[in-house]
Amino acid sequence: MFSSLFSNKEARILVLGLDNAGKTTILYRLQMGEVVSTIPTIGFNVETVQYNNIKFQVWDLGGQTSIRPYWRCYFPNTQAIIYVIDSSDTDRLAIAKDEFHAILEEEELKGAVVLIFANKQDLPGALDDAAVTEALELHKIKNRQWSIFKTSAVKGEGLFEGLDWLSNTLKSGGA
Ligand SMILES: Nc1nc2c(ncn2[C@@H]2O[C@H](COP(=O)(O)OP(=O)(O)O)[C@@H](O)[C@H]2O)c(=O)[nH]1
Ligand SMILES: [Mg+2]
Repeated sequence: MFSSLFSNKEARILVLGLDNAGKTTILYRLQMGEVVSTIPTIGFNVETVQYNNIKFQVWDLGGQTSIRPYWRCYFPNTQAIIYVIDSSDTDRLAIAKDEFHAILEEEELKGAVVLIFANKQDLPGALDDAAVTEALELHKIKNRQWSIFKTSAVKGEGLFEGLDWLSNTLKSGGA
């Protein structure tokens, strides 16, 4: 099923979010191939899955500001950002919002389509997509296509619906 989603289009897709959001779980859940973990610079871990022509790259936002300049090595040619939220972690939603908008400000990511996963929907107290939309101030996003999907990475719910949207959006020309 997954192979048909992105056809032959070359793409780099960044999967970002705070630690514990569920990014690594999603990567494994999609079963796209071997997840390779590397620490290219000063203690900043990047997980990569190459799937056909698409390179998925994952790291945790937040934390040390000194390593952030190194993130930029991964920005060129990024077609999409998948931003993963722990919808039950209401204490850190404000941080998740700030990190998200900082990423959107990056010049080299201006053309990237944004897919938001409101993850951990299976947990009691998880905010729904409307509440996450408000908390992340998604209405402030200008000049790019975005969408939010409710997911549970542990149950495998919502992930393919989101990727389907992403694939269609990229096929029709992206942001
Ligand atoms: N209940 C629940 N737990 C999840 C879900 N996704 C991830 N987790 C758990 O959250 C923790 C952090 O997940 P991980 O993928 O390592 O987060 P990362 O730091 O963003 O890579 C792990 O214990 C996962 O099993 C989800 O949808 N529901
Ligand atoms: Mg991880």
